[in-house]
Amino acid sequence: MCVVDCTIMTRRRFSNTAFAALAVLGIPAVACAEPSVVTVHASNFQFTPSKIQARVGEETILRLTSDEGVHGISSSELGISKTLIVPGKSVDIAFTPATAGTYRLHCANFCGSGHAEMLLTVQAEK
Ligand SMILES: [Cu+2]
Repeated sequence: MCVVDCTIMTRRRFSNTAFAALAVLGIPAVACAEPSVVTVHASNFQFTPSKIQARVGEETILRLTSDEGVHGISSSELGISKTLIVPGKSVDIAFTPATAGTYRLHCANFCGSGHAEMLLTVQAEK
């Protein structure tokens, strides 16, 4: 039985008191396998939001769209192969951080003068 949606935002809003109440009742608070879905917009020359959070050992789906320009994303550390982000299309990329840490994902497709500073930070926590 899954009582709590697996999104990080929901988990944060769920109080410790509520978790304790579920534990007393013998109901696992987080037992679902639904991945978190995080929508990130690419534009010239930033990702919005520029920083996201993920859980170690839990799948996160990055839902990427471009508001302007053709951008890209990749991360060998997170197992994300180079993927283009094109205006008018949405692309989902699943990843599961194996270890806690801060991962910096630079735009993987040259997009213009601000390309070098175009960064998405993934903070992976246990
Ligand atoms: Cu770029």
